[in-house]
Amino acid sequence: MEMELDAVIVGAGFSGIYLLHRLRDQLNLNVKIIDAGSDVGGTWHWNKYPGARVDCPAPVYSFNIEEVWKTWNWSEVYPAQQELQAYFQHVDRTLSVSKDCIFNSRVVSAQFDASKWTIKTDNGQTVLAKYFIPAVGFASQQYVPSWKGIDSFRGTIHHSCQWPEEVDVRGKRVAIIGTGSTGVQIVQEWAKEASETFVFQRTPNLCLPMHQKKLDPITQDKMRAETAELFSRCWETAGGLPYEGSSKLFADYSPEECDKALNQLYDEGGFRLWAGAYMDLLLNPEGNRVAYDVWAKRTRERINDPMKRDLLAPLNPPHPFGAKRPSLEQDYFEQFNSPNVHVIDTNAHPIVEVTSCGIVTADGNIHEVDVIAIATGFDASTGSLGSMGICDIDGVDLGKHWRKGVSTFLGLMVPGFPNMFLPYSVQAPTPFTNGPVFIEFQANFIRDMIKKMQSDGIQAVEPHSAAVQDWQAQMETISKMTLFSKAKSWYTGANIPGKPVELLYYYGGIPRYRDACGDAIGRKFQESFSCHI
Ligand code: NA7
Repeated sequence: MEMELDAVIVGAGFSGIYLLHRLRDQLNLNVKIIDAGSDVGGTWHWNKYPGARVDCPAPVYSFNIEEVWKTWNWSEVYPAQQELQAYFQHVDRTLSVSKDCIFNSRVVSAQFDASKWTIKTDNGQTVLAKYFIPAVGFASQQYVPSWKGIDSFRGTIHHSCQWPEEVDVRGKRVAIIGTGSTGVQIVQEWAKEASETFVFQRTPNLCLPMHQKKLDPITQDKMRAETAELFSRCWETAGGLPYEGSSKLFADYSPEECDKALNQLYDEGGFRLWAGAYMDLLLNPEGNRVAYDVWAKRTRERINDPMKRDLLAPLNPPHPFGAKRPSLEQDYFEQFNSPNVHVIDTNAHPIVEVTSCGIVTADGNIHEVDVIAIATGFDASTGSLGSMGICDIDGVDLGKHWRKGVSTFLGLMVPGFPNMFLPYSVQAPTPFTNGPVFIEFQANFIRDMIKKMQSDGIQAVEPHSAAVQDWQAQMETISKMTLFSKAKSWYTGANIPGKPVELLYYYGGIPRYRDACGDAIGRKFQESFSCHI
């Protein structure tokens, strides 16, 4: 089957649906989304692991599209995956998304040739399109370490993003490997149901209190009345969240004021301690340590067993506070006050093998379990973009281009790949933001770029190398200033063996990023892009 369209989007999550709305409904283009899954939702379609939940608050973790938010109620401030999946069904009905989706189809190659992209899927479809938009998010390529014997395990074992809907763990012995946001959420569910829970932790998660709240009809109405205003406020903050970052530096506080302010932010919950401590939280090691110490003190108070306390919230930071993504927890630390919930330190004793009945660590211990959740994360962003068979005009794969490090203009375009746009990807503020708010901005940028191309008669556009180098220099300057390199995480690619280590995302905040994009499409257009008429 072969079809010809104006634009092909890959992925029916927040980015893909925003783009479909902007290009199909606002520019009247002929657009389709191709998705490997069987339904809309992107991340929220795939990640059905126990306890999966968003950690950006309602109502701003959603589409800023009036007909969508005016007709939807959130039941909690931090909705669970099931509610997000239902929300995506609502979005689908309201915006007529599915009629323009090609589901159960995985893109295996995409190449630009003269004036069009040729996109092929694993089930034999070929689509030609002028614009190609891989909107696959950062967490679509799972990472599973290559443990010996993993296929021999006789119980239930899955990676979190392939978790089947129902696995009953009541009365069973369970293992959770990994304590990122995913692992923390699974532990909170399973520790309450399983007979014994083994948490394999390599690095403690510096989790912050979520302070989950149910939303009653009066609060929902009030929230709806404020939604437009909340979204515009989010656009002005660095992280796209409805709370402000700090306008102070660490040095502006006396030690007493600092302690009081940090404790207050911890008590307010959410990402406030991360986003709002002081402007130089991730630039100033001394100030960062003070924030860590407040976090550790507050967390240690919640853990009874001294050995578990030292593993989960050590006196010395495992890495600078916030240099790795903290997750939001509800009662994570309290779970370890049960004698049946164990923390296994895989930093001291790595996993060496999975056997038919459990997990063996380097100290020779065999942890016998019935169910294993692999919560070891993702080869973020470049993993999926680099393995989709996207080739430049000379047939060279994007993965090959990025083998020694990523290179883009504004995280949105790559030289040699004309008319390809990469929303919610590398070298952009992606994971340092509330996704939907940031994605709305990038979707508008892509729409405006295509509109400009149409009005100026431009057939193809790609960034100039000089513009790419300039953006790269800005990325490197920010990277050198910040403490991100002191943590091994997916922010830098250090979580994947052999992946180049570099700060993959732009830590300059949404407003500054927006100015750079505004300049590129405005007064600096000629110096930023090379156009083919
Ligand atoms: P993350 O945040 O990458 O967490 C993965 C976890 O798995 C982390 O604790 C890792 O330890 C651990 N890990 C990875 N490899 C191993 C091995 N070999 N042995 C033991 N432990 C290991 O992934 P998530 O799925 O939790 O979250 C991804 C993002 O999705 C999240 O931040 C949200 O934005 C949504 P480490 O910390 O590297 O020592």
